[in-house]
Amino acid sequence: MNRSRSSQPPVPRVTRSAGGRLTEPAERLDSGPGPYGKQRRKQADSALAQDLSQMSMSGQDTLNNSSPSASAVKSSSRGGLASVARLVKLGRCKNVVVVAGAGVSTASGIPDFRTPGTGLYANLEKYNIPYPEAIFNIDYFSNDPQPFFSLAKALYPGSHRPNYIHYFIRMLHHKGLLLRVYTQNIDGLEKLCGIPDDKLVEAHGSFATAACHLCYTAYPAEDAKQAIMNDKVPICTFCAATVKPDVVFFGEDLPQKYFLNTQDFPKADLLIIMGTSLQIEPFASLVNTVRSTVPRLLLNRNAVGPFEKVPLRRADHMELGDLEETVRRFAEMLGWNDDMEELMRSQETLSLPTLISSPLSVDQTSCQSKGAPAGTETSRSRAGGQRGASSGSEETDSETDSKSSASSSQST
Ligand code: CNA
Repeated sequence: MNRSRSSQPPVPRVTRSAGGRLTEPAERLDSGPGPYGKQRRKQADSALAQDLSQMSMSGQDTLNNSSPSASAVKSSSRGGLASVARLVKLGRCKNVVVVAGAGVSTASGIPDFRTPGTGLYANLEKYNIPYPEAIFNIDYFSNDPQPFFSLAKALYPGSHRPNYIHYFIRMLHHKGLLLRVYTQNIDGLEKLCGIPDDKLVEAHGSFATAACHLCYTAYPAEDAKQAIMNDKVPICTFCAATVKPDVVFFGEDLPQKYFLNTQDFPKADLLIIMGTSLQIEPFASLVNTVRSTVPRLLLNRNAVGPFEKVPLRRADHMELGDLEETVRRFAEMLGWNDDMEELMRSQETLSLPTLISSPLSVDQTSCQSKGAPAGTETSRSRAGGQRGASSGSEETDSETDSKSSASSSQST
């Protein structure tokens, strides 16, 4: 996680906050000089627009002027998903950006924030905090770290395994289609399923590193975990303030890697938004920074962000319902079933390493994992963990696979 210090050159900063969405800057991105030549972009856009106009049904086609809840029902016509699958199979989407949220990990047994009943915000009584966001508020943490540490015990990597959705994202990479995945999740499951570091932006940080919340002196993540798991407070060796895992709290800077978004989103030719309420800024506004002709596919239980407004943007599609079930259907439409099965089977035989070691006393009471039991720790080092998960040979078979997906487009 980056934080500016006086001894370092100034770096651009962006701070996490809840709410306050920005307006859509897509048109601005279209008009100014961008990473692409204007001519090339225009050609690409019009070809894409043509493809889209030939499609039988988009999210917009099915929505008319209905309310978001009515649209939720109508979008289950499945037109949006099929349209986007067709684009992928036609080879039109080679720079896919995925925007992910807590809904991606609920199938791994980790509750999200806002789902009524099961979400963490609905179950915060035990943390004894004045308002839900306090648990991720840096000032609140400064005074009382216990609520966050209690929650951290349930969220620490080690007790949950990646699910089908994580592996689908990895499959996008394997097929050579993934430009980047931007996740708000702090559970480390993207990394654990083998998505390589250079394809992953953990926008809200992770538990893989830790530092003093006051002076930012680095602290061994493993030691911080051991302390937190044993209900002790890890203390900075330099200033004696409380150490915190490098999870980004409200009011804290996002990691420098987050700034890759300024290159990636204008370059994207498909944006897939999965399992997020798009409530947290600046992350939420990222989805508005792709070009206006670029298809955006929302996979979620309910309409969120720009998908709440009707009519939808022409290139917008949404498929509402259970995320894992939707992603399975998407994989089937893409003809990736066998590849997915093979990938997941190969992972079952691996004992997935945790990013930092797994304690014996993980509090799983609020997070009953639906997946397999926690992986046995095979490495304490972060590098070792990634090596184990991704086998170090996470080649993208873009050459063979994009050809085969294009040629198979006629068959399904
Ligand atoms: P959120 O606000 O809780 O929204 C989650 C969204 O996913 C909601 O719209 C749900 O309807 C949807 N959803 C949940 N489960 C499913 C499902 N099975 N099928 C379809 N849709 C589903 O969470 P966001 O990610 O939008 O908020 C960002 C916060 C959440 C980040 O700062 C995270 O740090 C934080 N968080 C992360 C985790 C994690 O790392 N797994 C867990 C809980 C919270």
